[in-house]
Amino acid sequence: MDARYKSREIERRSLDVDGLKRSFLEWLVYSVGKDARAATRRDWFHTVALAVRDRVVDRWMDTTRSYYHEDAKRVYYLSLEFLIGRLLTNSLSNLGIINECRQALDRLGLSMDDVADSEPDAALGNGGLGRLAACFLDSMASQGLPGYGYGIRYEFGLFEQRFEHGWQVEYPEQWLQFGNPWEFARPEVLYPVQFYGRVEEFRDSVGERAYRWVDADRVLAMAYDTPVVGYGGDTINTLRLWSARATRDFNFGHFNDGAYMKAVEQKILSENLSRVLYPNDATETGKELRFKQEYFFTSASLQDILRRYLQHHTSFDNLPNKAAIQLNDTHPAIGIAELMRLLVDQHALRWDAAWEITRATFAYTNHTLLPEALEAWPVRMVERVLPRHMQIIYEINAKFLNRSKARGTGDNAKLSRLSLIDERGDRRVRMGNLAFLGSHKVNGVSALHTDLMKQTVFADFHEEFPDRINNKTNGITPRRWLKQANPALSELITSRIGEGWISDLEQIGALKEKADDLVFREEFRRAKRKNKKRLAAYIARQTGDEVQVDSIFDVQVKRMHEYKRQLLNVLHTVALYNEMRDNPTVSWVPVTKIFAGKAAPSYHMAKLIIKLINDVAKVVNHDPSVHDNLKVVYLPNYNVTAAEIIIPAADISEQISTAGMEASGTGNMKLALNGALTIGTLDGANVEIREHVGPDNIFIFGMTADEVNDLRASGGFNPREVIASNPSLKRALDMISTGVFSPDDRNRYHPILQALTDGGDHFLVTADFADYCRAQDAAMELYRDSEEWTRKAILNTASMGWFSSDRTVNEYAKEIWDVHPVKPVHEGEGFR
Ligand code: HBZ
Repeated sequence: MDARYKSREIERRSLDVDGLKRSFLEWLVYSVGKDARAATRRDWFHTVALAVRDRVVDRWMDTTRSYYHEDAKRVYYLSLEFLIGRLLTNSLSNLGIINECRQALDRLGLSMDDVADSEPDAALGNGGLGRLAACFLDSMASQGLPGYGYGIRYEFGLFEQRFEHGWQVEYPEQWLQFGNPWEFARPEVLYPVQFYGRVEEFRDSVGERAYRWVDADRVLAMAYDTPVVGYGGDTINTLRLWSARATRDFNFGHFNDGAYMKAVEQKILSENLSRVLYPNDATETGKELRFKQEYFFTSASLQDILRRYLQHHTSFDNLPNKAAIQLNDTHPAIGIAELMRLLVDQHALRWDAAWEITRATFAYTNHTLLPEALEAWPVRMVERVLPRHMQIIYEINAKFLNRSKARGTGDNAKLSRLSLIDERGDRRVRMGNLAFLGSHKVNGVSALHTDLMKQTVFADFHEEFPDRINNKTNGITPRRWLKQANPALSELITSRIGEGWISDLEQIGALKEKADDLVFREEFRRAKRKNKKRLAAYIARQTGDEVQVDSIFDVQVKRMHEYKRQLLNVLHTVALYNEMRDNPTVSWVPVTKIFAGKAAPSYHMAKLIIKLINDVAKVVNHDPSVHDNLKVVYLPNYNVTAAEIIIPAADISEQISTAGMEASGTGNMKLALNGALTIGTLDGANVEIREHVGPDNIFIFGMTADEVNDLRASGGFNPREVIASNPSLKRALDMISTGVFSPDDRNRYHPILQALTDGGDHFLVTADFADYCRAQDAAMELYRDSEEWTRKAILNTASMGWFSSDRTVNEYAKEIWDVHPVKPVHEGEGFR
């Protein structure tokens, strides 16, 4: 090899400060095409990202090659959402070269933080479900598990949220506008995906009835690969996202007159498939484009999975031993019918054999019990868009119901509940039922949620298949959510217990004994204070609000939803405001209420609650009579990047959903890990957090899921009575209804008042109000005792080891996927 080339190759991999600096300069000039004097911060971000990517590629190829050589069983995580956030600090941190990079940039007169801040936030997801997928990618790579993520490369991620006069307004989020240095386009990895058309029946070579799908429209799915750097940089996995391309027919065809423009329109329309992420975190009702997105990425992923499998195998018998496919909610559940179609129609397998293979390959994760969020597509639409799949679904259903009947399964009512088709009203395909039936394992995301699944949505299925439902309590990656987001606390932890916790979070338990150490407490407080200063500066930049670093930072950050009860928090805020005004001589513990989160653009009630919080903030923040003891802040455009600044600074974590409605929550885990004390209901994973941190170190309030269930079964309650008997609640509601916070429109909050009274208060805000205030008071009282507070905060951090997504992913690997770590062989070793 040419010596110059060789030295450049070594340079590309060098991990020391000089090598990094030289390759930055080279990338800047030769790839970004700028000289150092003219380069903008964004240019430097692209430069550094490309140079870092160089350090990943060899190991990435080694990893892929090792999986191939071992013919390892792979797990494919199919998810319509991956809420990744920024990657620069994450990649550097997982590669272990963050300090070297910082120094190299320093020598160029640049600040690492500025460069990192120029990266757009990849928001290819709505909330918890999408972020869970991203945490799982990090954990699979960090555990050395052969895991692939499959999803859609949306051109527009989740909208950017701004406030105009306190109202949420949505703007397009153009994360790809200046290019994406992390991805590799794979124009040769291209699969056709069909829509519409009709089904033809014919006789196959042995005279059996067979079907082909004809006259369909075609779109191509093109792959873009992003390397997923595991902790330590040993394993580099792949996230493969599909982008829609028009078929070649357009490029090479010839047209007469009108046909040409029509074909151009067709091309543009077909490429809309990967244009935009649906911004709803509950199901789209009947939106055809959404259904087509689901099929588009699922079909492309399955074709890719089968192609990879067929490199080593000639029969499909072994597919379940070589591929595990995890469905992240029902969004990719059409994949069950698609795999059946591929096996039966394209590869000529017998139905029963294909079904056995399909069921053994798929597993399904449920993320919600809310009935309105369970996907059910109109039969008429499925028939039109995917005619062959509709037939297959009917066939699966008929065989299942016949077998159930033959086994003497229950009455007709039960059979109609088990059916894949909801026959009430316009007929719909129940995707949850399809996912359940087509999977060998079905899991919930917290212990409580899994129990409730067995009792409610899947009660009938659970009776039929008692071994199928299992629990996999969610987790979070400690790399992003502690090491990276909270350097102050991470460094403190590492100084005391070493750095083992980063890849084995259970080791953080060793901090428990430090909770009584006064010096450690002081340093823990110092780290929190540093993070609070950082957040205060961020708040000042974002909203212009000044907040006191010594106040309690009381944080509720998550999607806006009535069941998450941000409203309960605002009502408490108003009540606290009144108390402070009534008792000006009391020495109040100053409180800063911090909210952030987006509402689905068509969710009017959620948007009205945002406006209410902003209206309350305006009044409270400018009222001199509370002497700065209370501030209310709504940070706009909550995303992964904002979360990384907010979460490490929190004193209190608000996890106050109506019991039984939050499947798990993961923000609850991030906040507790960063030393916030939880005020929460016994809902989702809060139940397990209480078990781990101990009941003395968490503020639990409100009705339990069983109590909520009983109350609803008994016909509900009378919120007006509850309101009448609670003067502070009544006063807060009166202020809202008389326009104290909306003098320009006194009726603005009528819908909220209505929902809380005549509407029956479905989310039990009024029912839980008194106990919530009690929990808030207890927290405020405790905060006065800063030693005791810190002790509990340390115990929270120290007790969260189990909530690592490494634990979660290992449980999936052992109990659902049967996949094992593979140690990559690195051929280029010696350059480090
Ligand atoms: O999934 C969330 C649950 O609400 C939360 O409790 C859980 O911790 C988390 C991870 O398991 N669910 C979502 O985030 N759901 C969505 O974002 C969603 C998006 C599109 C949909 C439906 C739901 O069509």
